Amino acid sequence: MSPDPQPHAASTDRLPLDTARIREAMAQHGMGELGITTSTGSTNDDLVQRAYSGNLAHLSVESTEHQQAGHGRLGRGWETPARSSLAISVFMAPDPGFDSAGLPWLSMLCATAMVQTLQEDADVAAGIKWPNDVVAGGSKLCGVLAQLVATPNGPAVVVGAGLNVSQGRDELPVATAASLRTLGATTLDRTALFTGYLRRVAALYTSFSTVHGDASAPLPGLGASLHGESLRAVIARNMVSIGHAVDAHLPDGTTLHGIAEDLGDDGALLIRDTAGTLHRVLAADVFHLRRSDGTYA
Ligand code: BT5
Repeated sequence: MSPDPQPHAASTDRLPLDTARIREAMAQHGMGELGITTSTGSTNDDLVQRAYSGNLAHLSVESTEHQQAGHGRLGRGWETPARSSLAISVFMAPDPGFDSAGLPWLSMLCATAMVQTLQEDADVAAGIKWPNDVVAGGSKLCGVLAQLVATPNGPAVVVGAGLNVSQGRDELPVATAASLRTLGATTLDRTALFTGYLRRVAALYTSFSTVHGDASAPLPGLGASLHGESLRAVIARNMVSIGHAVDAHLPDGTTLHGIAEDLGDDGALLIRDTAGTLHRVLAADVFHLRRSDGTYA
């Protein structure tokens, strides 16, 4: 194991979030309301509850300083000590012209916004592990969970992202986890990371909405860096799974072994097995196979 660059989490690293700064940034990006609690069970649950009223503004955000019962996928949990991390849930209420086929892409859209934030603002070589983990150096530092919500105004989506920021190694719940601290990131400023993430979520969502949720259409208005790429292409470019050997543990209990070749039009991971057959995988836990030097196979 490599030495922890900043082994002890000093309490001074655990400053509260600057709510005024986050609110100001959200107003600048034309986002909705902000709710930040000192402690809660799950920010996704809280935002889903607010969404049921039908009065929640598009791109409203719920966060907390201490999430005590965070959800992962398939009934799993998400564990983080108080003020050590970010738990950010965003409410997305697509307008009537948005194709429902675009809804499943919103979790990967948020994972992409997180990857961009980590690469550009924290100097961490982050990527997406299909379907929506954010990893760096083979370890997971952020998990994303999307929930479909039937609001009185139609279907909407809450996407929650949990980012490990200042946890020391002994504070991470599993050996496969990392934090910005353990990765030696250039910043542990949670408020700056929060606003950087929201800015990119708002920009990507607005562009994706302009093309009515078509993941294959070139995204407009995002500047030269994206070269008119589609959302599918931007996600695929940031996905570390693609081009590598993977084991996909499928819901029926079987394991598919092969090379992840690409991302399908519907967000499926396209895996070619050893016999040469291409499989479209829509639900699975994917494990990347490593060489003995730690690089992906
Ligand atoms: C996820 O699920 O990775 C989605 C996590 C989403 C958390 C956010 S926080 C804001 C919002 N509110 C919520 O209630 N949830 C969202 P999954 O792929 O199922 O991974 C869960 C697994 O990750 C667990 O079973 C652990 O093995 C591992 N895990 C738990 N806490 C972790 C952490 N802090 N860092 C890395 N891995 C963790």
